[in-house]
Amino acid sequence: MKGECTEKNLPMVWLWLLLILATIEFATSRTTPPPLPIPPLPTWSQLKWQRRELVMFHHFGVNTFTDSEWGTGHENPSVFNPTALNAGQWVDLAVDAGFSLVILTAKHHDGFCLWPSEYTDHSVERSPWRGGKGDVVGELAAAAKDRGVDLGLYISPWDRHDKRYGQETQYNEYYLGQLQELLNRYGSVSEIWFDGAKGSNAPNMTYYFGSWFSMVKELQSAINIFSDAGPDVRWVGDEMGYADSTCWSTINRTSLRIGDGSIVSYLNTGDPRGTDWLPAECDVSIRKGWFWHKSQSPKSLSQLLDIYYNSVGRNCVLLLNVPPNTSGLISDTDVTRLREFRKAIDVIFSSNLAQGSVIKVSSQRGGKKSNFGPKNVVDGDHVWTYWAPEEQKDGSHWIEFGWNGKEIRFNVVRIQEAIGLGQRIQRHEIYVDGDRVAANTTTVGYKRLHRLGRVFHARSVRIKIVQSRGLPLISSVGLHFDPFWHN
Ligand code: FUL
Repeated sequence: MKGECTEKNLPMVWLWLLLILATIEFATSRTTPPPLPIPPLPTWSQLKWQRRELVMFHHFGVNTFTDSEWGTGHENPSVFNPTALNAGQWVDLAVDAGFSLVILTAKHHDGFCLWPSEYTDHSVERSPWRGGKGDVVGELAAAAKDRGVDLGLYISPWDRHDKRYGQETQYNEYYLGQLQELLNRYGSVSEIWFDGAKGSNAPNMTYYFGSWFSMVKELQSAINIFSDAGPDVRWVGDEMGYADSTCWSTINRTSLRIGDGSIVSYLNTGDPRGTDWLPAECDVSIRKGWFWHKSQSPKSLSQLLDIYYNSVGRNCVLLLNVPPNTSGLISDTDVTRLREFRKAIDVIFSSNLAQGSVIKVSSQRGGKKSNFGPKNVVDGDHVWTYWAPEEQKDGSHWIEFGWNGKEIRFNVVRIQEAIGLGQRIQRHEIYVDGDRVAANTTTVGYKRLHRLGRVFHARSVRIKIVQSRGLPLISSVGLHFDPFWHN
C-alpha cells in the first residue's frame, strides 16, 4: 500500500530520517546570538574614552609665573614668558606613560588665553613669549597630532578679567565666540571640560550651557563633553582621584546641576537605576596644586598607584594633571615619577596568571560550542568577547580558575564587564581555595581592581556573581602579582 513502511522501501525511510536529523542539527548548530543589551548604553565616543583609562591634564598659564592657583584677572600678560616651551616634550611624556589624550587649560579663571583670541587682548599675543606670535594651544595641537595623541581643552566659564563677565548676554556671546574659535581652528578635539565656578561679584551670572553644548557638538560631533552633569562624562565628585567603591556609569541626569555641591556623593557612586550612561572621570594633580609651584614636588609612586586602583580600578578614567613649569617644560622630577608609574603598571599587569589556567563556569549561554565560553575572559579583548552564563533560577553565577593542583602567587584580581551591553554586576565575591577573601563587593563596570589583604598561594580562584541586572557578562579576568602593594 502507498506510504506503508515495507522492507522494500526501508532504505528510503532511513534516508528521510537522516535528512530530517541533519536539518535539525543544522538549525540548532547556528550560533547563539548575544543577549539583549540592558540600557542605557555607552556611545561610540564614550566607549573610546573609557578604554583610554588614562588622560593627562596640563594646567598652565599666568598662574605658573605668579605662583598662584587662582589668578585675579589683573595679571599683566608680560608675566607669561616660558623660556623653553616645548609641547613635544609634554606629549612625548604622555606617550611614554601610556596617556592617549592630553587636555590643556586654554583659559583658566584668570581669563588669560593661551591662544591668540580675536575677542580679547588678554592673551599670549600681549606677552613677550615668541614675540607675541606664540600660540600654546596650536603648538600642543600640532605636537599631539604628530605623535598620534588626541587633544582636549578646558576653557573656564568663570573669567575674572573680562569686563563682560556678569553681563549675561554679552558674556555668553563672548564665551561662545571663543568656543567657536577653539573648536574650528585646531582640528579634532576629543574632550572639552566645563566647570560651574562663578565669581562672587556676579553670583547670578547664568552660563548658557545648553547653547554652549549644542555648539560644541555641532562643531565636533565625536567630542566628549565633561561637566558635573555630562552630557558625556561626569565629574566623580572629588579632586583626590578616588571614586566610591560602588561606581555606576549610569545616573539620572535630571538630578544633576552643574556647580551644585549637594550632589557630590551621588556623582561619586552613580545610580544602578540611572537612565543615562554618564561615566565618571577622576581629576587629580600629580602635585598638591594644579599649577606648577617651585615649592611643591610630585606625589610618591605608592600614592599614584593608590589613585590608579581607586579610579581606573573602580570603573573610571583617571585625569592626571602634570603641570609644565616656568620654562614651559614638565619638570624632571615629574617625568621620572611618571615613568616609574608606567613601569609599575606594566610590571603588575603585563603577566596574567589566569592565562593558561583551566577555567570552569557555572554554565555557558548556548552550550559548550557557543561563542560565550570562559576562554573569552583571557583572550585580550576587553569589551566584545565575554563569558555569558545561562539564565539560572537562583541567580548566582561563577567562574573558577585552576592550575591542575599547582599553586599560583597573586594579590590582585582584575574583572571587566562587557559594558557595550550595559553595566550589570551589582554584587560579587572572590574565593581562594574555597575561602571567601572579598565579600560585599559591588560594582565592576569597565574595570574593577581588587588589591587583596595579602599575597595568596592559590590552587583555585573563584569569582561569584551574587547579584546583577540581567545576566552578568564578563569580558576579562586577570590574576596579578603587585610587588609594590604592602598593606
Ligand atoms: C576647578 C578649578 O577651580 C581648579 O583651579 C582646577 O582647574 C580644577 C581642575 O577645576 O574647577
